[in-house]
Amino acid sequence: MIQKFRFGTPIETEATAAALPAISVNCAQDAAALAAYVNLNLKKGFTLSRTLADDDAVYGLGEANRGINKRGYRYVSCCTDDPNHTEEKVSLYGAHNFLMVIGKESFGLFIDYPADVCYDIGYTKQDQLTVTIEDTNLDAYLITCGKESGTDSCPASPHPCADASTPDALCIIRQFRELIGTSYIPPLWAFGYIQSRWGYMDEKDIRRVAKGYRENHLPLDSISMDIDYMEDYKDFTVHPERFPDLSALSAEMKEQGLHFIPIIDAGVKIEKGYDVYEDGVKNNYFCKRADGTDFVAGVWPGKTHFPDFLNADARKWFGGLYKRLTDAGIEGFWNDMNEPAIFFSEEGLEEAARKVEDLLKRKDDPKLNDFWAMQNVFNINNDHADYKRFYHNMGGKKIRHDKVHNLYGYNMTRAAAEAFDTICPDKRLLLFSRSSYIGMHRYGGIWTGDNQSWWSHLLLNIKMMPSLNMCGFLYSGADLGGFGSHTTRDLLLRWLAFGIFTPLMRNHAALGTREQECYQFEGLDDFREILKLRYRLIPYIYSEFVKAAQNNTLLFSPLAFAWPKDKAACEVEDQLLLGESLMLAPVYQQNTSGRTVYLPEGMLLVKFTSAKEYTLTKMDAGWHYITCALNEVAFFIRPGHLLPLCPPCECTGELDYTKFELLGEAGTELSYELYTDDGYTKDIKQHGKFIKLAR
Ligand code: MIG
Repeated sequence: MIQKFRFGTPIETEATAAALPAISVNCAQDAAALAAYVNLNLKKGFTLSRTLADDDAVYGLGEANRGINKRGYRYVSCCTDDPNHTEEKVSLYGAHNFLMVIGKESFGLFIDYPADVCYDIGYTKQDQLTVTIEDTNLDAYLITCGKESGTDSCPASPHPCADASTPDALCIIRQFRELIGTSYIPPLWAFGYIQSRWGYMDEKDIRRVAKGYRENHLPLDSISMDIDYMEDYKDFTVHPERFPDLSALSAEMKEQGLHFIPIIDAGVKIEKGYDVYEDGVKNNYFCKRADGTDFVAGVWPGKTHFPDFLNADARKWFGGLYKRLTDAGIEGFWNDMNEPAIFFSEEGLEEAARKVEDLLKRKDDPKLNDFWAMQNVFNINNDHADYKRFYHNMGGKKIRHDKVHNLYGYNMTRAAAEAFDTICPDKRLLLFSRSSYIGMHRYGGIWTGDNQSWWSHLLLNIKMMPSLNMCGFLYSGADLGGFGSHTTRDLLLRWLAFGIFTPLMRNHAALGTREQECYQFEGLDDFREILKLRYRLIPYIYSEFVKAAQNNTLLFSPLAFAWPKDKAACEVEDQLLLGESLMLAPVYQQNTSGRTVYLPEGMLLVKFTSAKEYTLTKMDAGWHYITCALNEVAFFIRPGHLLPLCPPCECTGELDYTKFELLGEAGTELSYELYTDDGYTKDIKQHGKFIKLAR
C-alpha cells in the first residue's frame, strides 16, 4: 500500500509517472498513518525520525557512498560534482530520496523534495533515523506491505504482493517502482563493451582505439567521445579540423560494428555568432540572475550560460539540438556537468578577490588564521553560494536554483529523451547522465561519475548497484578501471570481471592518467577472454534487464532480500544476485587469488578459465573459500535455474541467438524464459518475445 502525504505546497518534480494507472496514492490523507511509523516535527522545517531496533536495516538512497545497508552514517541528497569519493563524503552526483527500514515492521519512504535532504541513519545516535529538510513543502510517500495487519484498506491500490512469502523489501520496492514508472531501456548495443577516455583528441585517436581492439580481437561495441570532439567545448559543434567529417567517420566505424557516444555538457559557451548561445539568449532559455540578466558560470568552454532545463520551452529547444548529431549517425549520448558543475561564477570571483584585498591589508600583522583563510579564498568551484545566484522559469514562476537543485541534471536528460521521441521515433537511443533525481530513471541511465583507480572503488561499485536498482536506475555502471589516478593491470582485470555483469560496461579514464585501454597491457589473452565472456552473457543480462524494467524488480539484489531470515546472508554485501539465476562473488582485493564466499543455499560454482572453458562444481550451503585467478571469472548458478550463454563474439552485431549453451545443475530438468527483441524496438510489449530454453 502506498500513502501519499502532502506537506504545504510542493514544487512539482514529476518524479512519479504522470500516467499512473491503478495506483491511487491518495487513499489515506491522514497523517496518523505516517505517525504510526515515524515522528514528525514541523516546527523548524521538516524533521522525521524513528527509533531503529537493533536488527533493523536501512536500504536505498541509490547513488550514495558506503554500504548496501545504510545504517551507521549520514548522507545528504544534493547533486555534487566531487571527484574524490573518499569514505566520509555524504553527497555524490545523484539525489535519490527513497529508503526502506527493513525489520520487524518494514516500510519504505520516498521524500519527493528537490533540494537538500539530510539523512542521519544511526550516525548521531546509533538507534535513531532522522531525515531533515529546511523547508516544509514536500510530498512524502509511505510504502508498506500490509502483511502484518492483514488489512489493505486502499481499494484503488490492489496489494501487489498478495503472496505472503514475498520478502518485505521486494514488496516495497515493487510498489515504489510502479509509482515512479518504468525504467529506461537502452538499445541492445548499449550492453556491448564501451571504451572511453578523456583525451581522445581527433579522428586518429578514435581510429587507433578501434584498431587496437579490432586487430587484437578484443571485443568492443562503442567508443565514447569526451569534450575534445567539440569546437572550443561548444555543445552540438564538432571540431572542423580534428573531426572534419563526423558522418563519414561514424559510417566507417559502423562498418566495424562500432558506435560513437559523444558527451554533451550542461553549460553553453558565450560566444557571439554561436547560434545555440544566440538563440538561447534571444528566447530567454537560460537561467537568470535575480536582476533578469543571464547568469554566467565558468566551465570548460570558459564563460557559459546554463540552459533552463526546468522551463519546458527551453527543454524542447535544447533537446532538439541533439538532432545535429543524430543526423551524423550518432545513436548514443552522455550528459555531463549537469549538477550543474560550476568552476566559478563572476560573483564568486569578485567575492574572492575582495577577500584577498582584505587579507592583504593585514599583511604587516598577519595572523595564522589569515594564512588559512588565504588558502581557501579561491576554493570557489562548485560553491553552493552560486546555487542561490540564479533562477529558473518553471511554468512562469521564478524559482531560485537552490530550491530545485536536484532536478537540473534530470531535466537535461529528459530534454534529450523527449526530443528523441520526435527525432527518432522508432528506435531506442542510448542516453546516460551524470547527475540525476528519481524520475530521470524513465529517461536514461547513469554512470556513477568520477571514481578513482582504487580497489575500494571496485567494492563501492559492487555495493552501489542494488541501491541504484531500488531507485529505478537499471542502466548504470561505474568507470571500469577507475577514472582518476593510475590504474594497474590487475585492478582493471578484476574490475572488468565484475563489469561484465553491469548493464553499462564502460572503461573510462581521466586526462593525464595511465592509458587503460585493454590493449595497453601485457597478456592480452586475459582481457580478450573476459570481454568475450561478456558477450556470451549479454542475452541473459539483456533479458533479465528488460524483465526487471517491466516487472519493477531488481536486476542486482543484495542477498538480504532473498534470504531475510539468514543473518549471514543479510550481512554479506560483497556478493550480489543478478537476475533469477546468478549469484556474483567478485574478487576485489589486490594480491589475492580467491575469496571467501557465503552460500545461503547449495549452488553451482562456475569458473571460466577462458570464454569457452569452464568448470562446474556443486557446493553446499555455508562458507567457502574459492580460488579465482586474475584471468578467471567465478560466479554461482542458483539451484533450479539455468544460465543461457550464446557463442563468444566481438560485438553485439554478431550475437548469435540460435546456439545457446545452457549451464545449470546436472540431472535436473531446467528451463529459462529468454526475453529477446530486435534490440531497438520501443514497443517491448508488442515486439518483444519470450523464448523458452530448456534442458
Ligand atoms: O571536469 O569531460 O565525469 O567522465 O571525462 C571534468 C571531462 C569533466 C567529468 C566527467 C568525466 C569526463 C570529464 N568531465
